[in-house]
Amino acid sequence: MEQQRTIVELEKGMENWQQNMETATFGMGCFWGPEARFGSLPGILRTRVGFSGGTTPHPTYRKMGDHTETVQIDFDPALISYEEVLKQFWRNHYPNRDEYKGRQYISLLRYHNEGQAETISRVKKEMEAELGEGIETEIDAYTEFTLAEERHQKYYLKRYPKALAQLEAVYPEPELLLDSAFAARLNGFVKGFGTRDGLRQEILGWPIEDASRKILAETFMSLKW
Ligand code: MHO
Repeated sequence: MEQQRTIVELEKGMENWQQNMETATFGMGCFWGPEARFGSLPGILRTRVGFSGGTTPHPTYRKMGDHTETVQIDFDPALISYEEVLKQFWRNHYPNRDEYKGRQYISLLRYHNEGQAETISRVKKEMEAELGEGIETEIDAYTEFTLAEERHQKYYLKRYPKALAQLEAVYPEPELLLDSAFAARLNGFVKGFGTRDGLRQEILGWPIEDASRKILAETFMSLKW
């Protein structure tokens, strides 16, 4: 009898995206929402949430100290540019809110290379014109990111235990949700981003085995939430 394949096997080939893969790191309020929003976008391979921007060692959700709730994404710039990522970032939160729980929810950007730094200053000017005021996002070079606890990863998807039960053979270990593009899309989908048919079509274009595309598209279409 053929053993059902796990997500690691099914997504084999997705790493072809990684040849030019880039990472983006940013905070824009509670990290659950932006992980879902960015996880729904074609070209984004992986999403995770954690803490960045502070000095407190070993931050955790309860003791993040001076860190900020942060989302980190790996993306293929050939499919979604860093400029587009930044526009989504600034258009989907108000960057000039006052702190209300220390630095936990501040607007924060950490660039991973000089190219990203240049794109930030260019797009920031454009977004300031759009917003009609200066943008106060804290911008600095990337130095650190600590992964948040497992329960915060793909938070919205985890609110659907019935669907997760149907995905058990694909994700025999819950940690497999962390690095999975399919899980990132599902997490966005349940939060209301994207459409059922749009996601099905996207999966059918993924650079994986034909059989794997079909399995993932069918798994998605047959999920009962
Ligand atoms: N609104 C959420 C914030 C959680 S977010 C991970 C709450 O109920 O605390 O900061």
